[in-house]
This record gives sequence, C-alpha cells and structure tokens, in this order.
Amino acid sequence: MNRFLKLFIPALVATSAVLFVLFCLVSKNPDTSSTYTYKVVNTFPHDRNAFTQGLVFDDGVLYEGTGLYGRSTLRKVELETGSILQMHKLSAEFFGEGITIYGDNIIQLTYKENVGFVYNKYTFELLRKFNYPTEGWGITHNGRQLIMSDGTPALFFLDPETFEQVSRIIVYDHNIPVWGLNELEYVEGQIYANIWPTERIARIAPETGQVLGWIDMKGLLTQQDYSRPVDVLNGIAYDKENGRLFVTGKFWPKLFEINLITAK
Ligand SMILES: [Ca+2]
Repeated sequence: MNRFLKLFIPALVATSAVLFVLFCLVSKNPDTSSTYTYKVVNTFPHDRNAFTQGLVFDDGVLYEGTGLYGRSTLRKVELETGSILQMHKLSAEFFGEGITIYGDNIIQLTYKENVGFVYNKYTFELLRKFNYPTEGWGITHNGRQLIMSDGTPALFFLDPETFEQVSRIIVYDHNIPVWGLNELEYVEGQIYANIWPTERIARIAPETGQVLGWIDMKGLLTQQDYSRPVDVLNGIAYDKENGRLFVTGKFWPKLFEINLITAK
C-alpha cells in the first residue's frame, strides 16, 4: 500500500463515521412538525357573555371558566344548549383564567392575582386556595400532575396535592420558543395549547416541549358571527370516553366539535 492510501483510507473511514453520526442526529431531530386543519362535526350555542379562559368536558357536561374583572365565573354548561346549569361568581378583584378537573375538584387559576382556587366539582364550594409566583393562564393535567401556562414559552408541572412546582419545560418549535401558551388540554398523551392571540393550536410533547404539530383553526366563525364583538379563539376540551374535541373562543356565539385533518 502506498503512503497516499495509508493516509487516505483512515481519513475516509473517520470522515464517514462523522457523517454517519451527524446523519443520525439530524434524523432524530424532529425538525418538521405536522400541520392540521379541521372539519366541523357539530356546532353548539355558546354564551356571548363568556370570556372563555378555561374549558373542560367531564361526565357529559362542559365546565367553563371565564375572565375579566367583575365578570369572572366558574360554570357548568349543558353542551347541546349552552345553558348554564350551575355558576359561581368570583369576587371583582379576581380575573379568572384556566380551569381543570382533577378527581372531584375543579382548579381555577387567576390572571395576575397569583392565586388558584380549588372547588368541589359538584357543589362549587371553595375548598382551598393556593399561590404561585407567575401569572396564571391555562391549566390541564396528565393524570399525575397539573400542567399550567403563564403566557411565556414555559409549562409548569405541579403536584396536584401540594401545588408545588415539580418540573417545567420550555416549548419550542424548530428551536424557537413559543410564546403565548394559553388555554390547555391534555389529549391522548399530548398537550394542546391555544397560542394567544392566534388562530392556531399547538400539539406539544410533554416530555420535551417540542411542538409536534400545529392545528390551523382559521375560518371557524362566519362573517355574520363577527357582526358583534368577539375575541380570540380560546378553549379546548376533550371528551375522553368518546374521543370528541371541542373548541370555542372568548365571547364566541358558538362552540364547535371538530375532527382534525392532516394537511401535510
Ligand atoms: Ca381545556
């Protein structure tokens, strides 16, 4: 073997190994997120006076948390009619935000008041309060921990008994932090998040914070629906038993059951 080959072959092997490792790293990097659109399966009435900040489906009915100072509520709502079955009004100094149901309790966040409320699911009796250092936006749970957003790219995992922070993730899309994480819903192992103030919902991997997909919700409301003041898309609820996904928005006249369609 001449001297050139003695040098060339190891160099070629080394270069190939480096290229192979790089290829594997790139292949494992989820640099493409899926895009989804939707099909409306059902349309239901929604209270135009509800500034929707939290939405949950549980045992056949919707639970909704609404915001704004002096207008914040927790309510139990009949899906088919939009009728309010039960309601608790928050004191005027609290701006209600996301809600979730954990066991027999409903947990409701507040916007800038650094306090969360825990209610009995059946009676809406206030059982306790807890504090957190950030703003409160959305909340959901994965069956073991509460997951809350504060409008930044962070999601906080809380112990559901002590409300202490256990861990947190930062949500990224192609290495860019995603701001405006708002109302949340845990759906089949992923976190769905409304992205304020857009018409998009992010599907997030809870372990890594990586955005796995975007749902483009443009066109849900007709021009006629916009004839009176409506605000942004906000509110995702999931009916686990029947696999139904519901969305609505702040002051929206309608609430929609949708199926997702893969766009690419
Ligand atoms: Ca929700």
